[in-house]
Amino acid sequence: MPSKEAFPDIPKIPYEGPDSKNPLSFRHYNPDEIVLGKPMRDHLRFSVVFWHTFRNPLGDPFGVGTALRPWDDGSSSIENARNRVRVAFELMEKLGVPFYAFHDRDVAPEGETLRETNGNLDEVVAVLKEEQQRTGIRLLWGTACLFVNPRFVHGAATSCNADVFAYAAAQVKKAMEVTHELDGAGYTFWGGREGYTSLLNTNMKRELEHLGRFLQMAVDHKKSIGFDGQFYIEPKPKEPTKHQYDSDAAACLNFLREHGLLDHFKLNIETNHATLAGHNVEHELETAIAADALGSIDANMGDELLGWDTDQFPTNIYQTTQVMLRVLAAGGFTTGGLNFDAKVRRESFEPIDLVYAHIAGMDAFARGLKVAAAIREDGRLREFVKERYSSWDSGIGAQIESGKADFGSLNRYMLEKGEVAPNRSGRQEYLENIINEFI
Ligand code: XUL
Ligand code: CO
Repeated sequence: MPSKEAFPDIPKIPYEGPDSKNPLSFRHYNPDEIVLGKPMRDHLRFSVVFWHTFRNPLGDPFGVGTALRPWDDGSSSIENARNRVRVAFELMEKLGVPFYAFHDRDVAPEGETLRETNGNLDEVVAVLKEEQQRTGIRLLWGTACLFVNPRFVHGAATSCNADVFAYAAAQVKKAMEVTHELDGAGYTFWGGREGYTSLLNTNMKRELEHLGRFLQMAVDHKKSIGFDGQFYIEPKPKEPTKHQYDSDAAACLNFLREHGLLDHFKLNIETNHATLAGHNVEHELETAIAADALGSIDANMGDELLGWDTDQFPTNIYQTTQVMLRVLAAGGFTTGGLNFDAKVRRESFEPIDLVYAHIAGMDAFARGLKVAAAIREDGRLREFVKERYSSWDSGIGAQIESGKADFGSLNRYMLEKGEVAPNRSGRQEYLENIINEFI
C-alpha cells in the first residue's frame, strides 16, 4: 500500500445483507455465499479496469475533465505511475475484487522511442507484480493501446502504412510478454482504429488480410513464449471508426473462421458495444456461446436515449439477470470474468464515487446471479423451451437433425401427412412474467 492511503475513509467493504442502509456495504455480493454449488466470488470473477478508473479524467467533447484524484500529480513521471498502481490495488483490496485489467499505456508513460517506452513499462510492471504478490489480486487480461497515439490515425494492423503495422506488432509483442510475466489469465484484442471512415481512400480487402496476418503472428508469438492465457477479440461496431472490422460477435466469428484462427480466440462481449451494434447483450452472448466462444464480459451498460458508448456502470438488474442466465447456461467462466469496463459520470467526480460505482455494479451482478440461479432452479423457463422444440426429439425432427432425411424423404412424408401439426403459442408475455416473478 502507498505510505499514505488514497482512500483513508474507506474501509474494506463488508457484506451486510439486503436490509443494510450503509452505502459502503454490499447488500447482495457475499463472496463466500454458495450459489448453485459455487461461491459467488467464483461465479462473478469481478475485475477493475485501470483505464477508466485510474486514467479517465472524465472529460467530454464539450468540457475538460472533472475528476478529482488527489493521489495523482498529473505528471507523466514513472514515480506517479508507480504510485498510481499502489492506489489501484488499495481500491481493489477494499472492494474485494479479485482481478484487474490494463492497457500498456494506462499503466506507464510513453517515452521518446519504443525502447524507452518498453523500459518505462518494465519499471511499472515491477510494481504491478509486487502488488499482485502482496494482495493475491490477479490480472484478468492485458492489452495494448493501439488507438490513442497519433501514429495510429489510420489504424494499427490495418494501417495503410507498413511501419505502423510493424510498430503495433512490436507493441503487442511486449504487451503479451508483460501479461505473461504477470501471469495474466488472458489477453484482449480490441480493434480500436481497425476499420475505416471512407471507402474512397481504403483498400478493405488488403486491410482485412493484414489484420488476419497480425493475429496469426500473435498466435505464433504466444506459442513461442509459452503464454497459455486465453486470447479474446472484443467486438464493437463503431467509435472511433465508422465501420469497425470487428463490428459484432457474428462478424468476429466469421473473420476468425475465414482466417483459420477460431481455435485460438474467444470473444470478450461488452454490453454497451452490443447495444451500439443494434443487439442486446444477451444476443451477443448467445451468439458467442453457440460457437463455443464465450470468453469474458466487459460489464457495463449504455443509455437507451444516447447513441454512443457511455460505458456506464451496470446497475440494471433485468440486464444483469439476462447476462447471468447466459453465463450459467454456458457453464460459467473459465479464464474470463466480469470486467467493469465502465466509468463514473462526469458529474460523479469525487474519489468516493469510484467506490460507490463499483459497489453498485457488483451488487447488481450479485443480485442478477441470485435471480438467474433461482430461475434455473425453478426450471419452468428451461422446460418451456425444451418442450417448444420437442418435435425435433423424435420422428421426422430427429431424422432431419441426424442427417437421415433429404428433400425426397421429406416430400414423401409431407405428401402423406398433408398438413403440418398445429403450431403452439410462443407465450412471450407469460415468460416475461416468470422473469419478473423472480426479480
Ligand atoms: C473500448 C473498449 C476498450 C477495450 C480494451 O470501447 O471497450 O476499453 O475493452 O481496449
Ligand atoms: Co471494453
